[in-house]
Amino acid sequence: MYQKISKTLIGAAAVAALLGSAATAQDMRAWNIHSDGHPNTAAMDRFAELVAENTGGAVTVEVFHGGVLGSQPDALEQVQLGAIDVGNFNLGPIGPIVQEANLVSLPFIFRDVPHMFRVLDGEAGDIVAAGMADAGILPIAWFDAGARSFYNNTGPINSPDDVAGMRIRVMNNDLFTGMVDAMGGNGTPLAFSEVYTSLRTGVVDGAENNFPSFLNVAHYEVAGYYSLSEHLIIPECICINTGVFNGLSEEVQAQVVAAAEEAALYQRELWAVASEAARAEVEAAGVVVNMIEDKGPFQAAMAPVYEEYLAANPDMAELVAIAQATE
Ligand code: BDP
Repeated sequence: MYQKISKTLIGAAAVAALLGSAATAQDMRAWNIHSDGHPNTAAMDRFAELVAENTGGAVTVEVFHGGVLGSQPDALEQVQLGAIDVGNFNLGPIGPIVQEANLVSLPFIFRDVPHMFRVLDGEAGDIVAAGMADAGILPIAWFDAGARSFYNNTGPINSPDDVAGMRIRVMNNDLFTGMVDAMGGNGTPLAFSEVYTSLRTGVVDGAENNFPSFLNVAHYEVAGYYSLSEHLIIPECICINTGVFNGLSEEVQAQVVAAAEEAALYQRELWAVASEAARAEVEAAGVVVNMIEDKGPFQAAMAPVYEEYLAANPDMAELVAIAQATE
């Protein structure tokens, strides 16, 4: 008798659990521009694993690597619409959508990567995150993306004058075209996926990125001079559609955030190793990497970029001041 009841109960409980999970299970689609071998790809796979683990399968994440769900500007729009749930995004292309996010796209705004993280972890970071959340792109963890430097197929860049006359590919953001134009170059926004061919066929003379991306998409094969200008230190996020996130129970929200934070810690560890390794690998392949002893002239050349930007966006002055005053 007992046995019969308990069997029935167990059966009923199992059916209820199945129904329950079918009713609440949420399958998320995740965007990632990078391919195998890039640290962010491993970190996004880890994020998916951790989400499944932490939520006991109530939420699953399928990561689409290699930008197959679209270019970064398109994917950001898809996240806003909820057609893509989550992804690893660079804050550069978020600037045209979220004014506050442009803080991190001002050339030389940060002294180094630790300074960038201190700003993100402080009041300015809260303001940036709130602006992004309002636009439907909620950051739940921050990735390290090192510093971006110029590379080209003509010769080493040592001063802003060396950039004059060069057509340089930039990410989609007027601040970046303005940055190159301020040195007398021609800033050219192109999708990441088009850069290799554009360099090879001479549509552009150069581009700018960090070492892991320069290596991963083989730009080093078609641009043999990498000059350590380190003009942009832009963080990346795991960002999720705000409405999708708000639709989760508080418990599941905490589990998803914990997964993102752990994946971000993993990403930062991988990043440190990958940056060194990528530099060594491109140098071994023949790329000439040059230090720029004095970055002062590059910084000075950015004065009109700041002036024009702040004249057009006076609301941003306070945020810029907070970042600059952050120790
Ligand atoms: C890489 C970023 C990626 C950008 C790409 C680019 O991780 O998000 O799309 O640069 O230059 O470093 O477009």
